[in-house]
Amino acid sequence: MKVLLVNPEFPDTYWSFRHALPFEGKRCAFPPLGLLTVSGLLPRSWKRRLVDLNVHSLKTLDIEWADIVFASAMLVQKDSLRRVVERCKARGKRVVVGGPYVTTTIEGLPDADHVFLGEAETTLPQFVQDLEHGDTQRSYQAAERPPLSVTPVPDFALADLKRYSAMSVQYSRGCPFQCEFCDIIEIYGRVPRTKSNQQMLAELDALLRLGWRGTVFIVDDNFIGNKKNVRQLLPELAEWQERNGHPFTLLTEASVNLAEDSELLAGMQRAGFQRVFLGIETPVEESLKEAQKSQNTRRDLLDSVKKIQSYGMEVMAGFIVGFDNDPEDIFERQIRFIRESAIPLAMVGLLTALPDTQLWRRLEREGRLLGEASGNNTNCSLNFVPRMDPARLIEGYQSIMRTIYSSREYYERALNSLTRTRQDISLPKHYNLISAVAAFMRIAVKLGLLDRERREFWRYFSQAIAKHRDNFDDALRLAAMGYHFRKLNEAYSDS
Ligand code: B12
Ligand code: SF4
Repeated sequence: MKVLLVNPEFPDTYWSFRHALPFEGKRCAFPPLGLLTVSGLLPRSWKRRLVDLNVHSLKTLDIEWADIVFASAMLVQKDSLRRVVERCKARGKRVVVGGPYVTTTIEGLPDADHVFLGEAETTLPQFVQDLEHGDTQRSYQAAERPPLSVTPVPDFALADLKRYSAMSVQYSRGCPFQCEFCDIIEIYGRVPRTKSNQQMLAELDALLRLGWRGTVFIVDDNFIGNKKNVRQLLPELAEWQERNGHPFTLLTEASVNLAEDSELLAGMQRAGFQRVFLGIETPVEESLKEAQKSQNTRRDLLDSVKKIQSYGMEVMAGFIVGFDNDPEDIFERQIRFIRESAIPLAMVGLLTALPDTQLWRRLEREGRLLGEASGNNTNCSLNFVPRMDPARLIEGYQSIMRTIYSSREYYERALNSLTRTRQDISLPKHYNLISAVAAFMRIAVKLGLLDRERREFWRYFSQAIAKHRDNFDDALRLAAMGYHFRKLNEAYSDS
């Protein structure tokens, strides 16, 4: 069997980092881990080829080569997924689709032959057997969520590693909390399942063998969802990093209660975590209660961010406007919070009702749903009737984005973040000198010469040189990211 794995195209979003990647000479932020994992579940005798449309185009020759096509998608990739399925079907190929969009959508799916709902660890082996017996079904859904002990090491070698800015691995699935808008708990459940320490280290070994050095994103929705297991993982992870000369800097997502656990923070720091994405959502207590985000209501959120930063981890975070309880001054309050917390990469979005969430069900009961969302929470579209006047909400949202990503404001946050995350001991850095010099030249030309905000760039640059020489690569990375957000923001405010 020859299987073609296709990752559809992403639009320009917060996480696409599309305007920042060219500085690094990369095409895409992360590889499609879902498909690499699916590939690991297929018989070793099958021949496989991966086409990530965010990196390479899909050639007719690739489609013709394949006996069967596997495609995965998030909601934001649905249009591209539809086009992929149509092209492959037009060539008479058997097409299989899966992933979060396919699992949760309420719309008609593209006309694929087989649809996988949920995780594929147990259903895919069943499908392979059915295929051998010529007795396949249209839809496969696992009766239970699989333990991650059955998840194979993803087939990282399939991806064109040098095109990506970071690699991904996954430690856990699921989250114990119950935020009203969240689809993770619906798709992956509220009992966090983890891989074993051996599995994790085997995945890191695989990346190391392939020559990867640099950022590795542990893509868990809440890395500390199962604190007991994480506590056992971290010392082994730290030892592994030490043994191998600290080849990876780690990035993950976690809930804000991470701040209350100094032991966990110290463990993460030792293991090489340098960035963590938090779900802060809003500084407004009433809106947090409405969202059932109790883990954020019991603490001072600004202090929590500061504490995490003091362990050398840059805090990235998600913020939301559009809750029923948002006061009139919500926009100013979000701006103030983001400024004071020194979070350079703040993902601010309009509240979105994703299918099959508690929020979706409540809004449906209240007759306020307008249809399935685009999946892109930063493109100024609403899929429900908000309590606040929609025009005021969108204008307020845009005012947040304009303010926080204006050059001066952004660079100020970046400098503050660099100060707060500064550490006495610095770990070895792994980068290719030629690529680093090339990236610096690209940034200097684009932001320091061609860009209309060049004065702000040089102001930032001189302060970074003066105060953050040890972390200068981080300062440059943040400059490139700031450019991405400014461009993204301009694109959406013009649309
Ligand atoms: C890593 C990640 C990303 C990465 C990139 C992923 C990539 N290159 O594919 C980045 C950071 C770029 C990203 C971006 C975004 N993401 Co994202 N992301 C994730 C995250 C945290 C992990 C994905 C992952 O690798 N999982 C590990 C793999 C092993 O799991 P899996 O993909 O589910 O695959 C399993 C099954 O689904 C199934 N399967 C998957 N595909 C297929 C295909 C076939 C054929 C079969 C048979 C089975 C199958 O088998 C696998 C093994 O069980 C998920 C949450 C999550 N827990 O999965 C959110 C998630 C997928 N992202 C989400 C969103 C909303 C976004 C953004 C829109 C956010 C934004 N506003 O910018 C952007 C859009 C993309 C972009 N670039 O513009 C949502 C999607 C919601 C939806 N219903 O579609 C999720 C669920 C998180 C959430 N609730 O917010 N994301
Ligand atoms: S903490 Fe994050 S992953 Fe967990 S339920 Fe809330 S939004 Fe979902």
